[in-house]
Amino acid sequence: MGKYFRGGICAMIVAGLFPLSAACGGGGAAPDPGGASATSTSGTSPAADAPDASPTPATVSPHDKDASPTPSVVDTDGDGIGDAMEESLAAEYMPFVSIHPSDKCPTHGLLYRLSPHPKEPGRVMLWVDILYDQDCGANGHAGDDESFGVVIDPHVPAPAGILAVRGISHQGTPCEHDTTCGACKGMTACQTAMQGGVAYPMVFSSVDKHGNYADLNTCSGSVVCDFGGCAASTTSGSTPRLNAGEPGHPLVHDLTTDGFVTAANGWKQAALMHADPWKPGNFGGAGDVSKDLVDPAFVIDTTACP
Ligand SMILES: [Ca+2]
Ligand SMILES: [Ca+2]
Repeated sequence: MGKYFRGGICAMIVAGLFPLSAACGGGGAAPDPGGASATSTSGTSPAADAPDASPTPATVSPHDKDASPTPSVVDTDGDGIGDAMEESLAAEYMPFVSIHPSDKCPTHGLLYRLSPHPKEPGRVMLWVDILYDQDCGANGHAGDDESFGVVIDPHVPAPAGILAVRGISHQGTPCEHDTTCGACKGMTACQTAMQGGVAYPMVFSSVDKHGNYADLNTCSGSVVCDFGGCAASTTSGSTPRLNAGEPGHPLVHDLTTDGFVTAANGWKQAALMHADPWKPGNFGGAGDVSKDLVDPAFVIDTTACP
């Protein structure tokens, strides 16, 4: 994130430069079409290194212009978007995550980072790292980290405000496939699934290997690296969701004590317990979550979107 954005969003809102009035908000009443239920309370608890909360006008929802102002905002991760609003945006604009119905190791959760888009004022960037208990495909291992990116227009209710989605499977290997879908000129429209009565963009996870794709056919054509391909699931379920915070201002230090990687959620790999997502290193036998959460490859250019 550039200096221009860090801590500067609220000032810009006041100045009318960044008309995301809710971005400084403390509201949290947006609908949860994704059905995610196991969100952590850590996203709203002050951290020792958190910047001070500052009073800012706010609305309950990014597109609810009539909501009453709230007296103060807690922005624990210091990116200019209030804690509760971050969770509200993640809940509303999370794509439909399609885990393969025949996946043999489907235990997973959605660790996310949400911040102002680093290049496009007024838009929001969402990094989602799908963390799994294990990869049980070829050359399987304990743990799995598979990311996708989303660009949000918070002034437009979801799902229309989900401007673009990008999956990158097996990043940095000969098996890498990059797929982007969205509403911008030149993009392929996302495939959708009904969620809460409306059609949400889908992200597909390849069976057992968990590579992410924004296009089902590309996944199923990856026969060497994603044998068995992708398939649409009928529900994205009640997946745990947790806000990681920002680099230098983490909201999470321990995925287990924060109620994410736990036996109660079905996790079995001892090597993953008490992992710190911001500590450089591998997540079990998988990749480095701290790198996933800041990976610029997922920042989609949506300047061609209306
Ligand atoms: Ca924030
Ligand atoms: Ca954030």
